[in-house]
Amino acid sequence: MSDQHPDLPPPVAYDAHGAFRERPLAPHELRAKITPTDKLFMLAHLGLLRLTPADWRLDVTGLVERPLGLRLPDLARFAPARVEAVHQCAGNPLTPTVATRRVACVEWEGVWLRDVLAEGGIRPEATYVWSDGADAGRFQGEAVPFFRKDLPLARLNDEVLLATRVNGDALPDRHGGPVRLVVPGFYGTNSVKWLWRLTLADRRADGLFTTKYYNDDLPEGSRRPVWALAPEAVFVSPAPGEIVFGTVELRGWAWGDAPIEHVAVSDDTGMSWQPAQVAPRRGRAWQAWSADWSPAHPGAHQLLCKATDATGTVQPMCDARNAVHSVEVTVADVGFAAAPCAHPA
Ligand SMILES: Nc1nc2c(c(=O)[nH]1)N[C@H]1C(S)=C(S)[C@@H](COP(=O)(O)O)O[C@H]1N2
Ligand SMILES: [Mo]
Repeated sequence: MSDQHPDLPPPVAYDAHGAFRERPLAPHELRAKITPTDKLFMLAHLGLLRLTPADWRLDVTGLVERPLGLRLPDLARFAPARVEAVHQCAGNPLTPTVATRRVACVEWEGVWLRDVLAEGGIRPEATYVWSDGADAGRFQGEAVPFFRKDLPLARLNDEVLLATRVNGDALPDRHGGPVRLVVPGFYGTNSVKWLWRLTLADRRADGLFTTKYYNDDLPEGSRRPVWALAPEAVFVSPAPGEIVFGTVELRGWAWGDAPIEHVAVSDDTGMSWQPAQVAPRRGRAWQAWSADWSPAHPGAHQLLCKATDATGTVQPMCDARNAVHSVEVTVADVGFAAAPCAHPA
């Protein structure tokens, strides 16, 4: 363990400056339970970094009994952590009510954040942990010294990781290697890439991405941090524009911070709903759902799917990042037509 606690991030090389997005798989392409790493969506607000493992360090500071300065080999003394979890972008912070469906499910490995913080000794006044990424730059014209997020300490009872691996491989640069924070059950924005500092504090963090952005305005006037994943379901099959016939198996994934208890489908713009079957949740992975649909008539149909979580929260129909997902399909007239059968004589 090194004993220096400098105030500057470790040296990084920028592969690219500025905001970057990589096209996510569309819902109908999310066939695999675990999204392959090379198909994973990628998002960075300030730039794409390369941070050499030898240069990596983690400072644990603020309301701790003993500040820590960890190097990569130091992580080996903590118990291994592993979780399969949904990874979802909350969408563009400038348009927070637009559903983007940038979502995946991956396996993370590393160490538990609570074990690392316990080594520093959390002071009783601490209520939040702030996490800093080594990426600096500008966002919407404002200077950002580093990407900073926060999370309530109460969340440590859930499985928060310092991740060094994804899907069995070392965490690639673009996904925040050598070490990132992963907060399963929270939107991806909270899972800080290129992590270099954790600060224990008794209040929320002061960064651009914890104050101005990533807070939802609630109807009653208060603001809610963009933390917990809201319940959501998507269709994997049928794909948009697909031509189907007979009894059609509808299926997809559903997830949220709380487990999903019900998924329902509708073919009449939400006037009536038919329940789907939902697999129980394992770890923090998404849950498979399916329903058999017997279309009442041939032609164009719009299908909707809607998730309800264990707290009773239901997906909204519109104007939300988790607004109900729909697909349009065409039902072939096979089986509907009253055409006479051409029996051989
Ligand atoms: N340091 C840092 N961490 C970050 C970000 C960032 O810009 N800088 N973007 C966040 C956002 S908005 C998302 S959705 C996820 C994306 O993670 P991924 O690129 O590995 O899929 O990283 C989060 N962590
Ligand atoms: Mo995001």
